Amino acid sequence: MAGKAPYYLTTPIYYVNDVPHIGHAYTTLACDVLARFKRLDGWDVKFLTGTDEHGQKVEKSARAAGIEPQAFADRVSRNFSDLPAVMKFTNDDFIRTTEPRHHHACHALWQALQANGHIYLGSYSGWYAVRDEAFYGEDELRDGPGGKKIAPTGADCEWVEEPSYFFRLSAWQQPLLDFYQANPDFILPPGKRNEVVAFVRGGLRDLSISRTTFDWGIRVPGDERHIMYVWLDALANYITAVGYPDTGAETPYARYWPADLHMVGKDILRFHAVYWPAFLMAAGLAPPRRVFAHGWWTIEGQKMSKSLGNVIAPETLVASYGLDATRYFLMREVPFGNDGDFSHRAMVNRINGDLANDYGNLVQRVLSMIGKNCGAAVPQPGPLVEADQGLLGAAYALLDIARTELAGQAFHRMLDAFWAVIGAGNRYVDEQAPWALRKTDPARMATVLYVLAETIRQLGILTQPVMPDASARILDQLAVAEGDRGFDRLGPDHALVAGTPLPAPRGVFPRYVDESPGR
Ligand code: ME8
Repeated sequence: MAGKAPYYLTTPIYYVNDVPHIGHAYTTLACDVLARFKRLDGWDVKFLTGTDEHGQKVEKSARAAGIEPQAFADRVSRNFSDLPAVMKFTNDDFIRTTEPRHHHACHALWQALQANGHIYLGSYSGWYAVRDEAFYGEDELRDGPGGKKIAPTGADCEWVEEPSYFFRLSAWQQPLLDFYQANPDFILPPGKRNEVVAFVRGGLRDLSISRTTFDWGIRVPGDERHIMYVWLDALANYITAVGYPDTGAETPYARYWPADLHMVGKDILRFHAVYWPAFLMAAGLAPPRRVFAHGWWTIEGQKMSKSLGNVIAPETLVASYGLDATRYFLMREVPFGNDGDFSHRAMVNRINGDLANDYGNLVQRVLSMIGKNCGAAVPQPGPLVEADQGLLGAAYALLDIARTELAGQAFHRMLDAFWAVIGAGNRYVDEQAPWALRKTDPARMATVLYVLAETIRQLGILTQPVMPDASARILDQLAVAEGDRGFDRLGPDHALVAGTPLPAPRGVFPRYVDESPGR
């Protein structure tokens, strides 16, 4: 760890009223790709995910299941903590808001807000949507069937009237606007940033941060009748996990806070980009460096919902298409930040096109030619001509491109850049025609195959964060040692050594044979 720069990134903590699906897997996957990338690039990464277990919504779901909220939370949380094994997520911690460490941090945060004069006791009367665990102003609602009031998200609202503690959010309007202005990349993508800035410019009402009409949550320190608002409780998880309130020198808090990135879906941007930095500033703590709000997945053109029965579990995707293809599809199909649609067709196109025909074909034909014609060892290159240098130069330039694209969470553009080199590699094979050189100029054939193998080594190292298993198989076939797979091994200084024996080649990206073409 010594000498490495810290990088702290988080997923939302997921409510335990639902089973994990492709939407949850997407957010955590994006973080996993970043975490793996940063580790390979020499950073000291802390990657956090977990579950949000308090609040009325979870209490209601537990009641519907006929069990106590804690037992319910224990059961459902396990579905989320099992997800890393399915998707090969490499989170360093898994936080549950029912843990004592979190209770402790929430109390401390409340007390800091209170000590700084940002909390007052009042009474709340207004609209609340349990589904969103959010308060709404009358002006935001529309009328639904049967006299119901409906939130902009489509959730039913209920009228709530009860004593409540308030957070002086109204006082944070200008400090927030100043903060956004001083940190133009705090909220990404830019369109989402503009929405948040417009919302804050429109004025902020004080926020009700405690409830008295249900039990399932963390009690307000010093006033046991009140339960802390579930969003204040939930957001605090990000500092709990770095040991708050222990903020002294040499603590995990000192090392990792402020977080480099909170990755969230666009549905919960306001909580992360408005309330959270206001809470933190009010408590005298630093706001996070970035909140990225990604888009929303639909399935075959439809909203995912239990009632439509179209919710896809990550296990199902991995079982149907394989781990690497699933991870690749989710990161490549949609420009990160935009909404996207999952369809079987689109998935099969990516598997058979990008993976089998492009990347797989490049790897397979090069390795099998080396296996057959070069004594199953890395070939000995001769002098390089312009075409060779062109391909290698493009491959060696990829790390810088990838770093730049991921600095803005543009996963799709990073992959586009990798595929540009894959395409160039396949064209180079066709143009150089090493199979024809075998008889006419075997030394030149060896050079061409060497250039290709070295290009594939770059690609194999760089695709590890997205496709860990397939990339490992590629690097195994090039006899790249486990310890030689970090980004510090990219580039010409660690190029393949001629004569290194190579194992027998085998396919890495199988084609998907669609047995249900009508789908
Ligand atoms: O909001 N497409 O939890 P949650 C893309 N507990 N992403 C999706 C998605 C979809 N169709 N469906 C869900 C909560 N997500 C709070 C968070 S954080 C302090 C507390 C992802 O279980 C996306 O990341 O409702 C979204 O923001 C999150 O799941 C919502 O998860």
